[in-house]
Amino acid sequence: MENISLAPEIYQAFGLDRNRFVAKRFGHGYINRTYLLQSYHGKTFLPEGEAYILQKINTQVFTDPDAVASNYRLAAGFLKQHHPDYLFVAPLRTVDAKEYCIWNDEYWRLLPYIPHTVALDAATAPEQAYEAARQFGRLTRYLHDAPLHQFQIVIPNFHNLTLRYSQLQEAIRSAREERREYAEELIEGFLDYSSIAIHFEEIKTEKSFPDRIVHHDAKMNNVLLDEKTFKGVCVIDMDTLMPGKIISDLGDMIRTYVSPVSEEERDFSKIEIRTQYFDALIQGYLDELRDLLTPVEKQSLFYAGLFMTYMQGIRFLTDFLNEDVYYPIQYPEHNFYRAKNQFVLLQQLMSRQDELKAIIQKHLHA
Ligand code: GN1
Ligand code: MG
Repeated sequence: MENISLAPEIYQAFGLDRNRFVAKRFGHGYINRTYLLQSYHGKTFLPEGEAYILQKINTQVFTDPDAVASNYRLAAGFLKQHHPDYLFVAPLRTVDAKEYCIWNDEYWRLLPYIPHTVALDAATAPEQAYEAARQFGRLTRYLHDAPLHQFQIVIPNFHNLTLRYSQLQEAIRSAREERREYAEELIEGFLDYSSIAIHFEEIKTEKSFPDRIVHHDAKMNNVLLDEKTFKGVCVIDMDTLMPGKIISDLGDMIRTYVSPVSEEERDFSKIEIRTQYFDALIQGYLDELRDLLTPVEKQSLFYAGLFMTYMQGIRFLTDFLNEDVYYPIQYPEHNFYRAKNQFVLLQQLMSRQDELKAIIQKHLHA
């Protein structure tokens, strides 16, 4: 990765000496732009040198950076008090004690870099799935008694599948003929699974389907694992930490840990349900939350995977029909292929459901 030159004002805002750091693009997030700042000495990087993560917040998506900052503060404060050993990766302050700096109408924030860890795009051993799932389960468990209503809804309706479904319908209506025809078969495929959206409608208002503090982006690469032991170290990317349903986090784990390839894969023959990974992640999540979950939540564990895979698929498809206004693309059909990837995964989850449900039952009663 090549070195990037960032404005000196950004370094100054955080009290960093620009001459001591090299900046490089980092990670694979779609929404915010992330850089790694590494300090160096002469021409060599110090192995234990100071390092930071610098992010430009996408304010088209996160329209209220103060709401995000407020959630970080709330969670960090609560965790510090009740679980002092918990590693919560929160933004570092600017020299004037703000959680971000504004430069040229851009919002920038600095986070500590956690050394000796890795973020994996896909799990390569079931133990990694277990470790990552435990991290997300623990976060929700530790925040169980936090003041839920003080958390801000940073993106309204973020995981409201009903809305995402109607956005797809709207996109189908308004799409250019060419794109609609190109995606016709896939559109039909997703519409045929509308029962997944209807089921969400039915359960979302049930009394014993509580809101909890969930991460809302529980992808594999949002967990840091120890670089040597692959034990879970911490969760990152807390931007969407807010009240929601456990099916969001569990579903994202099923969506991103079970298949050996990510949503970026275009060779769909590589998409596969690895039951050992499914088993491990269910166990990891339940080892933290088993005793807290309500009957409705317990009944929705398999559904979680359908819910998130379906929602992510239709979000990609909607964006394709809308001419790619949300997710960055590298080629014109990129969002179409991402959507199709998720559709293939969804079909596989469906066809293996008896087996997967049996695994869930085993761990629920462990
Ligand atoms: C986006 O930016 P990133 O990669 O952390 C998206 C998630 C999706 C994910 C798909 C705010 O997350 O909802 O699940 O892409 N975040 C937002 O990989 O839309
Ligand atoms: Mg994210």
